[in-house]
Amino acid sequence: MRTEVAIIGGGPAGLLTSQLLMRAGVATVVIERRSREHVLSRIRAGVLEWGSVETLRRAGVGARMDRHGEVHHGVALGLENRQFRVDFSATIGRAVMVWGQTELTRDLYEAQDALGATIVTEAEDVTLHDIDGERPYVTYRQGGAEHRVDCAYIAGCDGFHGVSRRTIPEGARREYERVYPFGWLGVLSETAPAAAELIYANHPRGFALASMRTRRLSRYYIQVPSDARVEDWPDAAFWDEVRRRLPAEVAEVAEAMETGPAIEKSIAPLRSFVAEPMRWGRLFLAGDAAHIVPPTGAKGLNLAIADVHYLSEALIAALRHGDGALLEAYSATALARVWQAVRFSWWMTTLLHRFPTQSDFDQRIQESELDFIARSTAAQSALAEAYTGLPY
Ligand code: RFL
Ligand code: PHB
Repeated sequence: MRTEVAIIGGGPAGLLTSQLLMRAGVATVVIERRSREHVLSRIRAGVLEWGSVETLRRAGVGARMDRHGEVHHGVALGLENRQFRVDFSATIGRAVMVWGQTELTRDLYEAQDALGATIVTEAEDVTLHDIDGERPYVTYRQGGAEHRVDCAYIAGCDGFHGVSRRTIPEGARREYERVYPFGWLGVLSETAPAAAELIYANHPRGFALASMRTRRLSRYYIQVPSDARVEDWPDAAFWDEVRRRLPAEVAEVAEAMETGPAIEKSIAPLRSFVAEPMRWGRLFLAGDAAHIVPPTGAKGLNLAIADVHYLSEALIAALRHGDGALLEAYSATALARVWQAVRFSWWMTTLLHRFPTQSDFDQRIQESELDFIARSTAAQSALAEAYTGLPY
């Protein structure tokens, strides 16, 4: 096979890259390791920055999001017994969209099918070749047969565990990492959300988040130790723990909270990770392939969408207009924004979780920082600016 851009990974970053490129007349092949059903069964992010919303509309996948997604103008932060609201609209005049990654990925697959995209699934042993030469290519096995895709450029959108980043020689990449000493246990349930907006709660028993997908689909998370196992958390224990951690000031929210069977339950470790540079020869990394953030700032999916925005514009300029300047600048441009989100996600995580080594002093500092945000509109603006997303 021959194409212009070979895209490794058929998650949101890979599919959106293909969608934006194909709409500009650039030929692509997407190569995904898993089945489409598997990719669509993952429950992950739920909050879109406004820049992401606009990028998705521009890609022609905004219709269902605009019909069924919910615009949120603020979030609540909890501190043991108190709760306060950060109003995005009043502080910085922006909002976010609550629309799940699962739905977004489904829309992307459908839009790609409608464009006649080539999406290879269940590809084994995906290998990148000659990425620092003029004629890179990708090989993979499928159904026992060897395949080869020749291309001009490769987009590495294969997530944190993918092969693309590791293809860059070790001496040429630098990695920055922080692993947090806890994870998030998440439950999806067919219940009405606890409140109209998300609640991020700092509690002596650990962090809790009440989130949602739709009016009848809720998503909750609680901080658990790194060695916790899903089997140790039957539904009843999970719901009791969420109730305990929601702010006491809104006890009626916890009391009235609808509970039901978990339709998905999983534990995600929390880490910050950045690989630099995001480009090597003709390989360009985007999304989780290049960076991971803890979910506390709701940035992972949004960062992937921002990378794809920069990368697709750069590839179109190079392939359609013979102008390689944006591709040359891609790594530096993307990384500048990535580090802003890495800092914000680290800060939100540090502010809201209980660390195993936290001293009484550390705890007072955490409480006083939350208190400062509760009182200061300047602090609320700063949080709202980063949460709703920095401009591209
Ligand atoms: P993805 O979604 O991981 O997609 C990468 C795709 O590449 C495939 N792949 C390969 N394909 C070919 N060859 C290989 N060698 C391959 N290796 C892997 C994979 O099968 C997959 O389909 O990365 P992408 O597209 O960059 O999208 C990024 C987002 O998925 C990610 O940032 C967020 O989901 C992060 N994240 C969350 N973000 C939030 O904002 N809020 C959340 O609540 C939230 N929850 C999560 C998350 C990430 C999780 N992971 C990665 C463990 C919960 C979890 C469990
Ligand atoms: C989610 O609904 O899955 C979600 C929302 C906000 C976050 C993280 C996850 O910060």
